[in-house]
Amino acid sequence: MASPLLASHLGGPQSCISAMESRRAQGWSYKSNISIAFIRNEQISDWDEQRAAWNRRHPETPPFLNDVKPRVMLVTGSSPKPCENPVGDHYLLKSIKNKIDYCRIHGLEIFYNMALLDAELAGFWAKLPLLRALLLAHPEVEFFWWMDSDAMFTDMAFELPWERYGPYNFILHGWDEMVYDDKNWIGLNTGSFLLRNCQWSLDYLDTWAPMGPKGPVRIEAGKVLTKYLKDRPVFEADDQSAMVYILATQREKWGNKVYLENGYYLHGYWGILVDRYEEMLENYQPGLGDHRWPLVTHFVGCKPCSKFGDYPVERCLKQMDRAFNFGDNQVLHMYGFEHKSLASRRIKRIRNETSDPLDMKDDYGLLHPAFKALKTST
Ligand SMILES: [Mn+2]
Repeated sequence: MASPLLASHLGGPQSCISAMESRRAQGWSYKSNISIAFIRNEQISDWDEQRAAWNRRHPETPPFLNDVKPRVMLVTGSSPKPCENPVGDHYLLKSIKNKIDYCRIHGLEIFYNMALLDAELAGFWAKLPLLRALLLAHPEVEFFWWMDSDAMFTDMAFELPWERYGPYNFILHGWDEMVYDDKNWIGLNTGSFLLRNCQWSLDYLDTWAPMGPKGPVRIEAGKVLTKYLKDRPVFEADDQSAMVYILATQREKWGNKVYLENGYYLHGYWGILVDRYEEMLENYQPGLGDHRWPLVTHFVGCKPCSKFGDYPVERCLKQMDRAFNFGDNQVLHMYGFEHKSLASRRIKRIRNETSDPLDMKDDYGLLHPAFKALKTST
């Protein structure tokens, strides 16, 4: 059952509930177009027109801040319950502080969710009803940037290449060959992605959600995914596998609006990055975003908030501290400080006080960066 709050708020027709129950009895079938998960939602088919009309009436909040830069809301969150592992809450705090810093520097809005909007779509599926609700409530926002709580910004200076995404509605880190040819379940990553506010995205969410409802639906869908996708272990359906499945089976329908990015780390797997931070510091500067200075370090499989992850807790926590400090140094540099080492909470001063503070340029130019300007200089 969906939460009473959402069900009553959205006021879906009663007949749909029995439709869902009868589908349950029949067992799960991907072929159907009926969205079990979103079945109580009113179907919307003219969102682009509704949104455009609203934006015409509200010129004070344009969806684009300048010629290329869209209005963006970074969306993240964590469970409404305290972490099973008490130190996990401390790492969630570090993770949100890290995202607040990036958003302030780049002029993005931020939303932190702690409410389970749809009890059927708990866990990795919770982002779907959340994104749907935000998308409909914020017509002024052009892109929503979902980011997992186990991912951190490690390049505070990298601005996304917005001009590249004009024709696309869904941008994820991934590779065309791995998704469309190999059907590999790690051919893309859903821990950090961009979703445009438009009808296409609502339709995509409706297609994505049906594998999500917990219990028998999610378990049965998991079997389908493991059978169809390359190298996928046996476990219940997850949003990432479902995404690969949809793209691989319905490329004509969705593929032309999905951009699989690998020119920089929109998501960067921590295992190949964290031991190289010193080497990066030695050789490069922030602003590159790629293997030389990754935009995002994503602690896939670490689960610092639960009792058990796929990796030893000590290695995860130690490396999450290093990633946090690596990103935090770029913030502290704006104010003349840095961590004593990547392993240390303690900081040191890196330049002397001056009587002309406004003549000092901060090392990475993050205090007043050009990409935050509302007017582009041409
Ligand atoms: Mn994650």
